[in-house]
Amino acid sequence: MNHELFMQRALQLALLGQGHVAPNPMVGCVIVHNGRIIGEGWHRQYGQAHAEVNALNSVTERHLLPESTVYVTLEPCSHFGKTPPCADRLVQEGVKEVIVCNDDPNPLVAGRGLNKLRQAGIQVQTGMLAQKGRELNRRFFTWIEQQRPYVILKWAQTADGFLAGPDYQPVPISGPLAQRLVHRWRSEEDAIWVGTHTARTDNPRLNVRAWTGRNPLRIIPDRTLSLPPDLHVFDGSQPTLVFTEKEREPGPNLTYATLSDWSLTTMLADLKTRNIQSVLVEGGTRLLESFLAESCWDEIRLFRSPAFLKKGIPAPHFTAKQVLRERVGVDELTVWQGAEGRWHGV
Ligand code: AOF
Ligand code: ZN
Repeated sequence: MNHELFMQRALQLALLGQGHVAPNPMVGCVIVHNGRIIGEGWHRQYGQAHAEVNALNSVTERHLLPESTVYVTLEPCSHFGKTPPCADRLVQEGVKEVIVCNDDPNPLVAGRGLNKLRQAGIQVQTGMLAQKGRELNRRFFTWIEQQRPYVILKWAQTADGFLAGPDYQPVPISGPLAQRLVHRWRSEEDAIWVGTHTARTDNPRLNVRAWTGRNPLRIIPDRTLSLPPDLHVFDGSQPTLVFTEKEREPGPNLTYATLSDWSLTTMLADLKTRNIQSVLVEGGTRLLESFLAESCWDEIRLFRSPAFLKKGIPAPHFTAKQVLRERVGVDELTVWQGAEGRWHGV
């Protein structure tokens, strides 16, 4: 039987939950009897039924369950969360075998789900297409395992490697297609982050206009609270979080996080407590460089224009272990960093 094909299908189903389940992981599930799919399901909505329950509920030929194999992209849960444990339900239904893509790193589960299944005499296998599963839920895994949001750095540079003019003045590098793509990316992450200097000089809105989607949280570091209040990021049109060392009363859609220690690590740890699972860092150079210097990043999305600037501020330098995806259509290069072999080609 082609096990990987069924797991691939379960991963495909998991993806249907994108944008609806965070901070939960996307999970898909396929139930197979004798090489034929008899049930499918996925985690559709945060707080609602898990993938296994939806898949089991979709089976009409229930008498086949004791002879069936369940393919699920995440270890079935063992805890009473917003719903009862999926492992218990699988035991109750008496399925023959459960094949899992990724173990659940959530401390509430972490192996207990698989143990429950084994103890009930269900055959269990894990790690099938594990790299694909980790890539699908890379935000969730980073958030739980590293206790910080998944960090995506984004910038545009010229063919000769410059990011701005000699005095940091902005120069047009990428075009309208790239802008549209960036707005789409903004809608896909929980937060966007820009540096103090960029917020002041570019006065960006940091919202989603060239795409249809959700506006993310805007994150602005302002150590001494020196930014003028009439900047777009303080317009109250969407939530903004300001990291500072000072104290200030919150405003409409405006939160101040007073930090005792001015470091990226502290800021990222603070975002973890606010359930922020991913951030898109849009510049400027100095902020991007601090993320690179402290190795606090997971992914770089880089636009390279064919134009030459000849002089200016050099783009940040990085060494990537793997270049996974190159999309030349909009002059974009996407790079993932990670422990060797953490991600595989997609
Ligand atoms: C599964 N199947 O489809 C998902 C699982 O808040 P709750 O009760 O929905 O629980 C969320 C946790 O359950 C989540 O952090 C992760 O550990 C696990 N997610 N488990 O068996 C699923 N979405
Ligand atoms: Zn569950």
